[in-house]
Amino acid sequence: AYQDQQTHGVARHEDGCVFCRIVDGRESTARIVYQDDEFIAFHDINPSAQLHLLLIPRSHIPTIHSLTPTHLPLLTRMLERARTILHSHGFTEQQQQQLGFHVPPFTSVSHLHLHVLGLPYRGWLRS
Ligand code: DGP
Repeated sequence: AYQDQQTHGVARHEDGCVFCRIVDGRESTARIVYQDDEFIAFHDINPSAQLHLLLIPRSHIPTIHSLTPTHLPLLTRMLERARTILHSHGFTEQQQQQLGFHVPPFTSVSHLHLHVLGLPYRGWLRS
């Protein structure tokens, strides 16, 4: 699935979306750490930091470009949830926390996902 997304790049919905499959419990690559009615958080398959989670809405919002002002409450809850999850994993200091969306075309999965990092960085990002 990951390879497929890398190859085709662009969004496909529902059955074709690897993160929709995670939402539906049909994707074994996801180590889920949190879920509620609105969001799911799981370990990134290729971690860039000591803790690297992806927090996604259950609903298939393709990219940040799909967002409208009506999504503002959802985004606010998403950021609050990300901070809470980092806290629960022991990353309580602001310097240990990094949150962000990648911007198309620098995305490989077209299902909105917030990168939730507990620092330090690892791999090539280590400085
Ligand atoms: P980006 O589109 O650049 O924001 O990054 C997407 C991230 O999603 C990338 O860091 C790897 C991760 N990822 C892609 N496919 C899967 C998957 O099937 N399972 C998991 N756990 N992570 C994935």
